[in-house]
Amino acid sequence: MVNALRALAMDAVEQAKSGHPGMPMGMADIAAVLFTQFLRFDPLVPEWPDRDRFVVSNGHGCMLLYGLLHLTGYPDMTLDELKRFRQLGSRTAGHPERGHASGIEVTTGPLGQGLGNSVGMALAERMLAAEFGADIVDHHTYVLAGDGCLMEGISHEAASLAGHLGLNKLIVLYDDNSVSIDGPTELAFSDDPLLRFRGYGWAAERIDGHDHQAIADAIRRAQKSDRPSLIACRTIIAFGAPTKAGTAAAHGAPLGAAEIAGARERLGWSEPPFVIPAEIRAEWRAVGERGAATRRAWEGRLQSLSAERRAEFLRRQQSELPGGLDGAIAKLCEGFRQANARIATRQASGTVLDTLIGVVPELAGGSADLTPSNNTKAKDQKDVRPGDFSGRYIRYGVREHGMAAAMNGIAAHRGLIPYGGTFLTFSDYARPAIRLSAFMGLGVIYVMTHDSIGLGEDGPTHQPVEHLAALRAIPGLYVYRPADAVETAECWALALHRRDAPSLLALTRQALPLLRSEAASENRSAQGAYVLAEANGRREVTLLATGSEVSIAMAAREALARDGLRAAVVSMPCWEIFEKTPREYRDAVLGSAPRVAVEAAVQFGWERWLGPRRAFIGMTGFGASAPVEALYPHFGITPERVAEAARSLL
Ligand SMILES: Cc1ncc(C[n+]2csc(CCOP(=O)(O)OP(=O)(O)O)c2C)c(N)n1
Repeated sequence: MVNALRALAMDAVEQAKSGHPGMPMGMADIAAVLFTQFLRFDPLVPEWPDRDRFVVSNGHGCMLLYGLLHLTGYPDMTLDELKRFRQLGSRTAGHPERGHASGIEVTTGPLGQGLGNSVGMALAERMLAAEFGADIVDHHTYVLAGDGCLMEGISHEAASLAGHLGLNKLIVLYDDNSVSIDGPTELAFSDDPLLRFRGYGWAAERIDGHDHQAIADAIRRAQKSDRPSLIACRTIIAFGAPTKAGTAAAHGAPLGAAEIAGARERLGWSEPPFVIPAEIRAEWRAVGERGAATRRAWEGRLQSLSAERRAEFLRRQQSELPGGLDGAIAKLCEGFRQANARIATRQASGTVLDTLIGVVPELAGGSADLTPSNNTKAKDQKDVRPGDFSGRYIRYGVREHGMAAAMNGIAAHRGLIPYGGTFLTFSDYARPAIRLSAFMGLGVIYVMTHDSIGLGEDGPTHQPVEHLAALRAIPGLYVYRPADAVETAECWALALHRRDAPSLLALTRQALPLLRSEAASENRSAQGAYVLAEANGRREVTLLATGSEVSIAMAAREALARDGLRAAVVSMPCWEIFEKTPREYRDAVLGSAPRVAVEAAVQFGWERWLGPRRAFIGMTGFGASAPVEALYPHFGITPERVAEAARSLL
């Protein structure tokens, strides 16, 4: 059975003339023991909520996963798909991609990300178990990880967080093969991962990764542990290959015909490429079929929940939002209008969350140690603590990357909607995981405050200038920059409704006037951009702005009006939505008059909204440390400058 996995990996990589045979051949024993003796899964109901999660963090070894899915009977992982490994349109991409085939829990390939995701999965499991009971939620998260995953910085954040929280149902099987791409790992890696992980509060041990008994015993010990477990499995990369086993040559290139022939001989595998003997196929299939009984027993337990609890559990699984969300948002907007809320959008966001957590119980908040700055903790939200997972607020610590990767895991797990905060400028620290939120289409919500020079005294290290552009460049990420309290509530509603893509709210530290004082119930941000104030008469200029600069554009409009010039102001809280509105709508909003854009950030990207007669008021370099009142005039982001730029175009 193990050699079937090895053969499929060798053959598929050879056929594709590309791929990584080493890891699948080296980890085949580990995967076989895990799948045949431990993993709870049902290939015919792959989304069964209480299945064990299986993450291949060393995603280059994806042929191992594809082989397992095929042999255990996942219907969409056909032999034909294996033969089309790495080809256009196949389910068997060069690294596993969530959504390509069932059984692929997360997209991996960027090393360490899967490990980060698995912490979120294991945390979601504990939180949902605390809410729905162990009869309904009680599963493990198993991870395959390599030297690369452990060398990556994210492994520190992820493992440190998991150790702190005591996520004892997280079990990492580390491919301790002492080989990476450049050669033996001793070239660059002399940590002691066991000591390191023990230092994080994990259980850690080393075993022979080709000894089935040792693997099974270690997994059993890990299952009983009161802490997360690292099992360092000593393996030989490309086990069975006569000359390339144990060497970097087997990491990421086809073995070649002669080497494969030699491996077949050594492994005692005489079948032609892609042929699996019927009895071995049947044994693997039986492994796949075994999970059905466990799954049915679980369904029975689900049936014994009260109708209300069951409906709630299933609603969350299906990512359906509770009723009452839009009503609550409308009420919040009304409240902001009544109070003429002149507050920072981060503060508005906090107020929104105070209400939302009562309406959307699946919200699982957090911050990378900036809770009082990000306003991410709602009044009634309780902390998640080691040993008590009933709270809904996660103290991620100063671990932006770990937080983002964990949120991807929480979202991929299903049952909770993760949101988490940091300063916008530190989105850079989380960017690889944000990109994967978008790539996987996960409805993670990033709450990123202190979104410009408007944060003031903390200075240019903390003042984002290129970040909006960089984030808007990520396909599938919705970047919101609300202009006042009402838009903030609207953007929260939009972020929550979008369950198939991540959203990022860029929020201010500084107070902003209320611009949306009209008593409309419509969510105007839902168009992405809209005319906030039309010109009095035929438009002579259109002022485009987002967030804190919309009020500056409004003041410029007034200044121009005093000169008898007719300007319209367009608020653009979300470019990505606006882009998708009908062309006629976009044309009407943008108009044909000259355009001036204002945003306290670099111009990069604004070209697409600016017509031929254009000006941009914003940043051209890094900011400076000073009170906010001094910074805007210093960098020339003022109503006067906007008005002047407009005049120069007329
Ligand atoms: C973030 C990231 N950096 C670099 C790579 C390129 N890469 C893929 S595999 C690999 C070496 C990984 O070594 P190891 O985990 O020991 O894998 P093995 O050789 O055992 O298969 C590298 C550098 C990557 N996929 N992701």
